[in-house]
Amino acid sequence: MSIILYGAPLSPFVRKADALLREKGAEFELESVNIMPMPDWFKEISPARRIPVLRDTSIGTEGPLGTIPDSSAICAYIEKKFPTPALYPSDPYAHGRAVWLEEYCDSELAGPIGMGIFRPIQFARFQGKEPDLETAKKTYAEKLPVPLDYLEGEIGNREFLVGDALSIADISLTCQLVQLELVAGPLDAHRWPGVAGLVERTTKRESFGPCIAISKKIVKQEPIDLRG
Ligand SMILES: N[C@@H](CCC(=O)N[C@@H](CS)C(=O)NCC(=O)O)C(=O)O
Repeated sequence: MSIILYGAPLSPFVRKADALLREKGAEFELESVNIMPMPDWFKEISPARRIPVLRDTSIGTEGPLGTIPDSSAICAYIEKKFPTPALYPSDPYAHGRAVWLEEYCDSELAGPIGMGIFRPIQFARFQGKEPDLETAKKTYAEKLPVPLDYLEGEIGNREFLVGDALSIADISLTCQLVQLELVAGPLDAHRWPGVAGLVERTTKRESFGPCIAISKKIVKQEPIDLRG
C-alpha cells in the first residue's frame, strides 16, 4: 500500500483526507494513532503535533521523508497525485474561493464545533464524566450561528458551495458538520436550509460512509438536542 493516512477517525481533519482519498478511488490504509499521549515516532513526522499526517511510501518509509502533515496540505497533495475526479475547480478564481471556504470551515466552523461543542460533550464522556452541556448550549446558541450564517449566504439555493461540482469546500464543510451531528444531531434545516441540504447530500456519498460509520461506533450515545 503506497498511501498511509495516520490519524483517528473521530478527527474531522482526518475525515477530510479520508473522504477525499475515497472520492478519488485511491487505495490507502488508515493507520490509527493515539495522540493522548502522542508517540515519539509520530512527533517526528508531525511538527505541529496534530493529526492527520499522510505518508507516501513510494517516497519514504521511515521518518519525515514521504510524509505530509496537515489536512489541507494532504488534500492538495492527493489532488496532484490522483487528478481525477478533480476536487478543486480548474478556474483560477473558483479554485481560490474553494480553498478559502475550505480554510474557513477548518478554522471558523471547526472552532465552535470542536472546542465549544464536541469536546465539552464527547471528551467528558471519554473521561467518564457528565457532558458539559452549559458550554455546549452556549456555543450552539451564540458562536455557531456566525459561521453558519456566512456559509448559508455562500451556498444559497445552489447544489455546491463553488461551481457545479463537489469540491474540497463541500468536503471540508461536511466533515465539520458530521462532527456536530455526532453529538448534537442534524442541523436546523429551517434556519440553514442550504447548508443542511448540502450536508445531507454529501454524507450520503459512498466516500463518507466508512468514516461516519466508525465515528458513530466510537461515540455510541445518541445525540443531544442543544437547541433552547
Ligand atoms: N490544521 C490542521 C488541524 C488538525 C487538528 O487540529 N487535529 C486535531 C485533532 S481533530 C489534533 O491533532 N489535535 C491534537 C492536540 O490538540 O493535541 C489540519 O487541517 O490538519
